Amino acid sequence: MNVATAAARVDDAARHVEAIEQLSAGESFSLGQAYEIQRASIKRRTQRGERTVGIKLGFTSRAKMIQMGVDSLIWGWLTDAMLEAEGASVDLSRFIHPRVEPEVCFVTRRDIDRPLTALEAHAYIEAVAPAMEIIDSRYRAFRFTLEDVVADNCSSAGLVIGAWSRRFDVLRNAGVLMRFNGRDVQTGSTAAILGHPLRSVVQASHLVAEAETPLPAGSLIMAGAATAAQALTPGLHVQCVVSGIGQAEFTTSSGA
Ligand code: OOG
Ligand code: MG
Repeated sequence: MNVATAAARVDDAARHVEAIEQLSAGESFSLGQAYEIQRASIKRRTQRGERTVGIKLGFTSRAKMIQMGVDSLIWGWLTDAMLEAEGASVDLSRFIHPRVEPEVCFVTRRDIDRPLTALEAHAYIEAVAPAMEIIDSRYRAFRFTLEDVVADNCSSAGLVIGAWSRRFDVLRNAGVLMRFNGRDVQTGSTAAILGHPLRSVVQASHLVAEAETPLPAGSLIMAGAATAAQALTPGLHVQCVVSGIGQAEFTTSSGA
């Protein structure tokens, strides 16, 4: 597997809004190579002027692992081009087959460059917010192996972040509700995220330390979905409520 060629394939698929065959259909490759492809694809984005703003974790909940048939935690990069303003109208024509999932997002208050313990993690976090991630696999039918999805920057495509707070007290087991046009489509709890979403920060610290890519203060960490993801269509009002923490919302349009 040629890293540069593979990175160009997933990057071009995203830019041209065109699904591709799984990379693994051609030649099998290792998880280590998958992260190299991911890094090369992010480099293509930063060379076009995008800026990395943090990282995301994936498959931190059983609901997501079951939905996608993958059973290991993964991580990828977030860039400024993925940020959607809270309350915005999101044009879905930029995506292949977008889905949305309810999450919480952290913003860091100090650089993270070493593995943190659960006790330490708290002191590295400035604030938490209810958030939604828009994922959009570049692979046909949203199907992939673990290596494929890692190479594809873990399906990262967009994110909407609600108001920041320091309500860390309720974070362990806060009710999570996602609504489409006022109808509940997913319900769960933040406890589904590794038992406690702060554990995503601990995991993130281990991952960036191992990859030797320190996270500067002010970085975002998306903790991973609390429930399965839901397919997006135009004409929706999408809302995520995290009890005691707040809510985030956006609408969808076809761009036409
Ligand atoms: C991979 C991304 C998983 C999460 O929050 O678990 C993820 C995918 O499902 O396409 O973002
Ligand atoms: Mg996610």
